[in-house]
Amino acid sequence: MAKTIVEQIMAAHLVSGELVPGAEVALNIDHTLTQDATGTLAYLEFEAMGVERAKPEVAVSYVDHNLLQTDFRNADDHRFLRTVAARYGLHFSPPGNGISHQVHLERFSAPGKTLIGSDSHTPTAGGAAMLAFGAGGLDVALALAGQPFYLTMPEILGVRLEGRLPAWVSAKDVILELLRRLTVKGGRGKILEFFGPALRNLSVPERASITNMGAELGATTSIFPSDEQTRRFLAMQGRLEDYRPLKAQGRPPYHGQEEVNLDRLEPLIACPSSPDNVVPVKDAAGAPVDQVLIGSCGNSSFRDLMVAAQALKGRRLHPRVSLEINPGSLQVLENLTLAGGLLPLLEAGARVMPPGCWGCIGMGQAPGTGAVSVRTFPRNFPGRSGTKDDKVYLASPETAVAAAIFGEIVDPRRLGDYPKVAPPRYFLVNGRTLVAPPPPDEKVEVLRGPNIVPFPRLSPLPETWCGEVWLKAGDNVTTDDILPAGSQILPLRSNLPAISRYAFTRLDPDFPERVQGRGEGVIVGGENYGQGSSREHAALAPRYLGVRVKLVKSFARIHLANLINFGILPLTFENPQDYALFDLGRPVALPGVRKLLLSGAERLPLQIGDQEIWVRVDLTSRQRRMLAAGGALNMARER
Ligand code: MIC
Ligand code: SF4
Repeated sequence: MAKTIVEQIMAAHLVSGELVPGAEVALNIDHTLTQDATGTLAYLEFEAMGVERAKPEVAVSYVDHNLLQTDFRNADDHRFLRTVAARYGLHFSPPGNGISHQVHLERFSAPGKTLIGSDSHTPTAGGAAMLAFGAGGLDVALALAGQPFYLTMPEILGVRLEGRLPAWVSAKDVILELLRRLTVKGGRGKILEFFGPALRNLSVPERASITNMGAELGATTSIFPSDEQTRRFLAMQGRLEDYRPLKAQGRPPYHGQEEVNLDRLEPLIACPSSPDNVVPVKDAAGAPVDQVLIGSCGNSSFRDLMVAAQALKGRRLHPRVSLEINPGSLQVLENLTLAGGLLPLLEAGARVMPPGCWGCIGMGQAPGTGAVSVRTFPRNFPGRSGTKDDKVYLASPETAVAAAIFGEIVDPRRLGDYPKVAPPRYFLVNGRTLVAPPPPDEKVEVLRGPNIVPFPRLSPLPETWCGEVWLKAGDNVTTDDILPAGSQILPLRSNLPAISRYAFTRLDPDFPERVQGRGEGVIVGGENYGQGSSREHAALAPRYLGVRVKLVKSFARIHLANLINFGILPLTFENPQDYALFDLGRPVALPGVRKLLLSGAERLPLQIGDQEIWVRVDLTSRQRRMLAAGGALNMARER
């Protein structure tokens, strides 16, 4: 029988449910990953479950987001993450070892396995044929405790790639082309499964640049087959034993199909301030550029940095431009050094950072006032760089390095001969930087600092809920809008009372003060509400301030799951025109909501002022019980 890759992996991991789009399925999880910014909370939640040892085959705690150590808090977090990993049997990837997604691809990826990670770019591992999902920290904590991962079965979109990438066009342009066509909403409720003759020439890191930014399409995940390229990559990593071939069987009946002819692709660029604001580079050409950042989990493989290094050989940076390189991993940096790629970067005047996320999440590298920044990153949401009214463009390493040389946005083909970058025969693999867990009988004390504040108790859903409209937002609100990151706020990720003071301040600087002492409230929004990061703080911090209900036109997947996990009722408009009724401060009530929810009602009456409208609630019975209990942890306690 014809079968997609996704169906084959899911069938082998299925705990419950049917593989029909829209149904809830539960999957066994082989690998988990966390990063520091979401990890501290995830491990506090895991500890609260009272499990003695992490259950997955492979579980890794990475430190990559916050490496600034402006005070004790950050260092305390790192120490907590190191000791908690040792205590419960996880691998620990220390600060400087690299970005979770790149390191996981290099050191742990295994075709056919499942992975969930508390970071929205976890699907990067789909480049090595893993079925990998971004999730909230609580979902990862549950997987660590041996629980399955629940998701709504997506549709499977087949993406056929044919042809061959022309000179100066690379994998980033493939995913930018898909973003141009499908937009940041186009992948919602879908898994992208890639196939076609072009795969023969696409290496695993190139595939990973594509699956990485599937997250920006809103896709549940993206995956490539496991083939000769996968075998070669694992062999170069000295991990041939993890290889197994995996491809679609027969002619799988995809629910939809896209086709990209790589021969016809040209260099593309996403303009400020959304990853789908994509145009050909030549249409944006001429804009003066002040800053160029090359790196991130999407574009800092050996190939990416070598292309930049080769293009810079014998050339100088434009005097206006500040160029910074954020290597994806220590392995990339070491191999770049070995292959002679570091010197041309340094000689040209690039600043080379230790491997990590850095400016991608606003941890330093903020652009100046009015400055144009060209980045090879996955996201350019407004203000994410740390600078208000920023102008961040997203592009391939080729386009980025061209901008650094010419000092303006230019078609990289103007650089002439395209450097040939061959991967090394074997990667130099430094076995000393990843810390394996000690044996289970070794006594380890978990060390926590004063900034690590225990998890609050959340109240259950009342019989009838009353509140008022606290905020009204538009379409495509990001989790960066809901709870920003950056160097001021990231150190507070394990301190809920402190971080809550920043909730919604991007949309309304007075929000936290304005709602204080006002009981509970509802946030009203448009389409694709909560796109972007997986940070569960974007659910938990508003909940802490009293947000109990969100009423929007549609939700993004990970944020929706996080809302349910923390007892925030996710409602959608039955009639989108009702959006107009929701002015700030208006009283709202949901009469008999608890009973209706538990009875499985798919629509609820909602009173706004003296009018009554219908709103929709599309949830499984498990999710309804969770909401009634006030969140997943309460539900677990009840059990
Ligand atoms: C991001 O790219 O937005 C982040 C920072 O990596 C987030 C995680 C976080 O907010 O900690 C993500 O992608 O999930
Ligand atoms: Fe880090 Fe940026 Fe990747 Fe998020 S998108 S994991 S901040 S590099």
